[in-house]
Amino acid sequence: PDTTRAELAREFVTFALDSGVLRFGEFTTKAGRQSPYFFNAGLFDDGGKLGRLAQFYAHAIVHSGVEFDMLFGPAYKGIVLASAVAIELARLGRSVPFAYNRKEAKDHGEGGRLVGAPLRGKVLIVDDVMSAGTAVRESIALIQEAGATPHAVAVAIDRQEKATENGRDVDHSAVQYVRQQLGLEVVTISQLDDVIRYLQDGAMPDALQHLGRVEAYRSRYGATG
Ligand code: OMP
Repeated sequence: PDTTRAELAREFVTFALDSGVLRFGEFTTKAGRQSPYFFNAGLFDDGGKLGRLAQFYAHAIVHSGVEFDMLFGPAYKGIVLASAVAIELARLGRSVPFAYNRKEAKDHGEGGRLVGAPLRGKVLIVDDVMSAGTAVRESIALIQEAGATPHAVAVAIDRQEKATENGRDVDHSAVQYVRQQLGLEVVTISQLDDVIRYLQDGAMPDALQHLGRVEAYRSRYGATG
């Protein structure tokens, strides 16, 4: 096993828990699933946390060896993530262009829905979480419409759960679908398995209760394909 990846993932899970970004409780996901855990990247809410988050992304991206010409951050959370990662990559000696979209088209001024560098070449999408795969499909479509190539996706956490297609659950995860069916590379800092491993180690109060709920969730919604 790749211990570096596992160690980094564990460090990231600890960082996310300490920052209050990863929480256990009762949440409803975008796909309408009742989840015992939630990852809210909006809570990396000061400069120090955001900088550290960007280091985790940049490290995962560089180590994956993925090729890319530019970054794309989908509105809203991806905008912050892609800009922070662009700064960190430049600090590491690799300055690349980045772009992001508006959710609402603007009918005056510069117009259009895209902001930043023109979308071209191999685009690396930087987003927060992949669950059922709706968010990433929207980004892929947007990049294709602009005439560029959606080449890879980087996320902080892969929830490893069943994707939805036309409103129905399928066996494979969104990450598996994006890799196998769409042929994009997917870089992840952590995944549900890393969260489970963390809980198995009992390194936090109520770890076993959380573990029971998270495992029950995985039995119901976890990808098998
Ligand atoms: P999918 O579009 O189903 O892949 O869900 C990804 C999106 O869900 C993320 O971009 C978030 O908006 C949101 N989300 C989280 O931020 N954290 C989670 O732990 C789970 C979700 C979610 O709703 O599935």
